[in-house]
Amino acid sequence: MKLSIVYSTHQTQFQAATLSGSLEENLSRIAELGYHGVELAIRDPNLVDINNLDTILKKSGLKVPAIGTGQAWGEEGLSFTDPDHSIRKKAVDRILSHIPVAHHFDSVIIIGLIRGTLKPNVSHPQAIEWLVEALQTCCKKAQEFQVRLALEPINRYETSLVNNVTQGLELIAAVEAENFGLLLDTFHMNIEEPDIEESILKCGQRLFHFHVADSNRWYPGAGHLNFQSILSALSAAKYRGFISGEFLPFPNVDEAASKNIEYFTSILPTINVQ
Ligand code: LER
Ligand code: MN
Repeated sequence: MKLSIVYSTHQTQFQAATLSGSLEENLSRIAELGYHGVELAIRDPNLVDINNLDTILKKSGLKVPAIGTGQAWGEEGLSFTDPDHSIRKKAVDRILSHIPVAHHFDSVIIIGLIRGTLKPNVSHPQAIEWLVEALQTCCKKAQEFQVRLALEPINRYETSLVNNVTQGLELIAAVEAENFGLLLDTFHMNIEEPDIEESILKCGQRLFHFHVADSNRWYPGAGHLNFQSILSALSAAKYRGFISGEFLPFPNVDEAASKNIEYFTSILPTINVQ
């Protein structure tokens, strides 16, 4: 089991884990805690010195399993389903600009809130049509670089577009691209899925990335989700990717990040590996 943790290269409104200090100090701290990877939330690749990032990552020994892109929505309002064509185009261009970076670090590109949410006077079929069109453009380009895209079903309180695995699989059928799959997040699944383990199995080989937080969005072990059973389902689904911690920085970032590692290490012997 490979563990990673979400880390943002810039300050943002939604801060899953904000370590204070320089990028170099933070990545070396993440590696010291025992993580194998760091999931980088990058609003705009043009704002990041990729060579410097590469040097620091090599020093830390951390892999980058996935790149989060949702800040382009949170901070700039870019979305695949905005009624304004120029905003949809900017959103697509932004994802296209992540592709060479994702290729370099061998990362999955996450399509989270950049898909947008249903805006007034836009019908659901229209929004899905725009979404499919944008995803097809991005997947086609990504395929040239052997890069995969993973859309994250997100709970109803954050978006009205694609809240669960069933809707995610419908989207996969419409996009028709081998390099398009899903990122499942236990926090959202706990709200939206009828059965978390069944939904993981339904997703099967289209599960490209996995986020963990407990029911209260604290680190795993701080709430009431059954991670033994969830990890067994991941194993049965033959998921070989990272288990990426995306939880609130409570009681503080350092404690949350180390409790996550301690918790998974402690339950590992109890997991029914298929
Ligand atoms: C991002 O991975 C996520 O889970 C969202 O809830 C962020 O708003
Ligand atoms: Mn998530």
